[in-house]
Amino acid sequence: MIPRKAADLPVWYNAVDILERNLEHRADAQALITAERKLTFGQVSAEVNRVGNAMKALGVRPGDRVAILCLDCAEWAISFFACLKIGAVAVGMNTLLTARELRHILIDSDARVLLVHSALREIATESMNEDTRVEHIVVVAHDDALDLGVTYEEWIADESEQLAAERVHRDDFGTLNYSSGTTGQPKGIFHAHRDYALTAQLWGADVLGLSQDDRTFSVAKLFFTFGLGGNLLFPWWVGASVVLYPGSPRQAADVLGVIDRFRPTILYNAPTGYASILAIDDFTERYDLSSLRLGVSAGEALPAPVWQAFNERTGLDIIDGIGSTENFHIFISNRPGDIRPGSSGKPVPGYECRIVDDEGVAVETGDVGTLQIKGETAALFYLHQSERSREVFQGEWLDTGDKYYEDEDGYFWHAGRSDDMLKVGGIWVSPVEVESTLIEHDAVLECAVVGVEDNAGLVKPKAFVVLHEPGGAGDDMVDRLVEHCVDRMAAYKRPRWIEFVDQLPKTATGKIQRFRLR
Ligand code: 3UK
Repeated sequence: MIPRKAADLPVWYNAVDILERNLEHRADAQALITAERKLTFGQVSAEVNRVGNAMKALGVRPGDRVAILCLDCAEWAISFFACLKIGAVAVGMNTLLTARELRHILIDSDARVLLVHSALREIATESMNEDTRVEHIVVVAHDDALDLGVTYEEWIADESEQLAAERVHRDDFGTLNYSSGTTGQPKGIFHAHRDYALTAQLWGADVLGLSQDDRTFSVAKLFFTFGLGGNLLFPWWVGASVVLYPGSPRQAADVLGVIDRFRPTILYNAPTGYASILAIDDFTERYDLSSLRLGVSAGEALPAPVWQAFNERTGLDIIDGIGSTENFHIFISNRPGDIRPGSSGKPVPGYECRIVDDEGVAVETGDVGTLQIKGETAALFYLHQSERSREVFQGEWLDTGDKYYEDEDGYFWHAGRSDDMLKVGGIWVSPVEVESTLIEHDAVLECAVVGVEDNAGLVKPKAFVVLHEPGGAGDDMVDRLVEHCVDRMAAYKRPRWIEFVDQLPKTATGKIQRFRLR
């Protein structure tokens, strides 16, 4: 039976099935392709077993957290499935964060084992202190500098290719992902083994129509559940192959080069990614994109003009869908053959959506309200944040914090956030965090950060800054403030524009009126 509800899955269900279901008939089919390695399902599975055995030898037990701080590569995917197979919880860490931001995640997740890509070993070292509890570090070496921990290759060298899957309940957790909030530290979100299979079927197979003939490629990384689902779990669920690429999403030319070389059929990208491809004038002449059959966009709303321009230049449709870390993946989506550019599409079967007013009462069609979702793949709580959990996870319904309206034809349209959070390049940025970082600078008296649309209609942070010394904004003050931010926060959080003002608009009680700055 094809599982579309949790109850359709066996009670004892280990999601390593997503990989191993391919062993019987497709063991020799291509599973994973990178610039360095090409592996079949059989080869991946043998290496998963070796890594699983190596983890057990370190003392990793079911429920233990294993942090993965790694650029997208074969070892990421293999370690991930090894965690599932032995019942451990994989913590995919955002590789763009600073040491301080990573430290919080190591502490909060209580990771005992850290798999780190050699390119990130310095920041990993910096992130650990007496409060982190990492006992073992394994370096996924893509160069030969070996100054930290054992290398992945040495670690698994003598391990057996035989390993029995741990007995795992379908409701047991397999992943912990971190997502930023308005204030405070990022929130840890657990998902269970059942969620991977259900999202794979409900959206990957039923809506996107993935088949074993597909080959996916995602600019969104595996540490983000958009990338993890779209570019690993869903394709393997149907026996398709994946292309993994360690480079930066910002390098549109590299992204196009990967498509040209590895010939994927599906491209996952954030709206900014599509906009930066379009910024390369002759990209359709310079790169062969003929392998692609569809694009997928998520992370923030894809503006209709970007959809149109991409479609005109490539002939390709982009499937925009809204997903969240809380739901693991996409729950409202356009679909092949049924697209309204600019909208998020229609609810994915398996999810119920309602739009409510401040009292929780459903609004009329066409009216804007807060979007709530009911579905079986929703997380249950935020780790160590019970108050916030109670606000968001309201029994069967999950409050997204997104403003939406539904049109008369049943399409859902994004209409902003009910908090001040910004999506920048598809990733959360908290204006409050940027403000508190700017205010740490000696020259800054006060400031306010708001989202402002760039040329492509995509939101980026803009800071309005009042200096201690009015008129003291020397030529390099903008650069100095941006540098100050980049030193203290992930670079994507930096303000793209800084405007110096004499004062900020405030209410009678002294609260900054962000809406007036917007
Ligand atoms: C916003 C969108 C309009 C929206 C995600 C696909 O983005 C993902 O997860 P996050 O937890 O953020 C969730 C929030 O991002 N958003 C996402 N997609 C869209 N807004 N149109 C869209 N298409 O505010 C939502 O609440 O970072 C996306 C799959 C997995 C994911 N984790």
